[in-house]
Amino acid sequence: MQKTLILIKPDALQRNLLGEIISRFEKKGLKIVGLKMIQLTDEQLIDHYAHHKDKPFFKPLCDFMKSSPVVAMVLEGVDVIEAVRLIVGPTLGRKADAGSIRGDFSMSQSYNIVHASDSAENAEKEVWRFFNEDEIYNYQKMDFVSIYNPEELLK
Ligand code: FUP
Repeated sequence: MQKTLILIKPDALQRNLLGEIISRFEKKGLKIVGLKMIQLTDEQLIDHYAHHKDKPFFKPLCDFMKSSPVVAMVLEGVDVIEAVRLIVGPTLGRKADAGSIRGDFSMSQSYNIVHASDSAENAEKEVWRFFNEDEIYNYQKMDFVSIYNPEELLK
């Protein structure tokens, strides 16, 4: 099954939303296969936000992402990259639909609670940017038989 990378950002940690955010992914039926608290480094952030490196908000963004530890997660599920982007909502919190994480908890363009991989190519890079192989767990999730039909379970 497909995997995706989530970072729960410093604003969520400061606002006591870690449990709420993790709970939303769990309740959707996604499988947590990696989970840890980490302090991001400049090296990781330069790689992670390479597409924004020439933008005026790049330094403030990196400073924000280093302002406290973040919680990094790897989630697994059928088409999980797209499913998670829908749960998270668009970048600008104040324009995100109510019901999405950003729609419910963010008013900002920068302090927007979570990062989620946006494509299969980026998910593959991002999982290995933040996790070692022995930090990703392969185990059976008993409730998957109630979450997916037999055909979906084979994906
Ligand atoms: P997203 O995939 O929704 O997280 O959005 P992007 O990859 O476009 O942006 C990454 C991060 O850059 C956002 F989460 C917040 C930050 N950002 C700003 O701070 N200002 C901007 O104008 C755009 C993005």
